[in-house]
Amino acid sequence: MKMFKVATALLPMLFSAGLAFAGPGDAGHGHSNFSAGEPGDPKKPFRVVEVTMQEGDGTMSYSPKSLDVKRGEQIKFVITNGGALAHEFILADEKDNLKHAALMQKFPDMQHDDPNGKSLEPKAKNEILWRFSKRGTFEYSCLIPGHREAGMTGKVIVK
Ligand SMILES: [Cu+2]
Repeated sequence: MKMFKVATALLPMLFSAGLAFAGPGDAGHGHSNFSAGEPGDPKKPFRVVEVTMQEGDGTMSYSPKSLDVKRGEQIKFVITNGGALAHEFILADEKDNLKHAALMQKFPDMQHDDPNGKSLEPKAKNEILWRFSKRGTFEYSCLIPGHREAGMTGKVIVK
């Protein structure tokens, strides 16, 4: 199956990304893991955006569901898991998130603590400081199998 091939090819890249720059296989990949821009600089100004994860009648969602950003702007996402299940916040473009989601079908217990992605247990809180250096439409999504499908994606539009 085509999907399987893609997921297998992605494996080393995603696992080295999970080691947060420590892996020897990281050289040359650098920013290629970050389709939505780059990690932010805490010494520069940023806007705080509070994001809540929640579950409802067969749905799962983020609040807010979308966000408009100016190109070059830094956003500090302050993320709270207000649900009863574990969730994640993975910031990327749709293409990368769909590939990553296919991989997580095989490895549903993957945990993320990356510059662009965090796993949050129920009631947990975490932060991501991000610089949106590119124009385009990006997203934050929960790639735990079934969660994206239940509505767990938010849009970031960078103009
Ligand atoms: Cu989730």
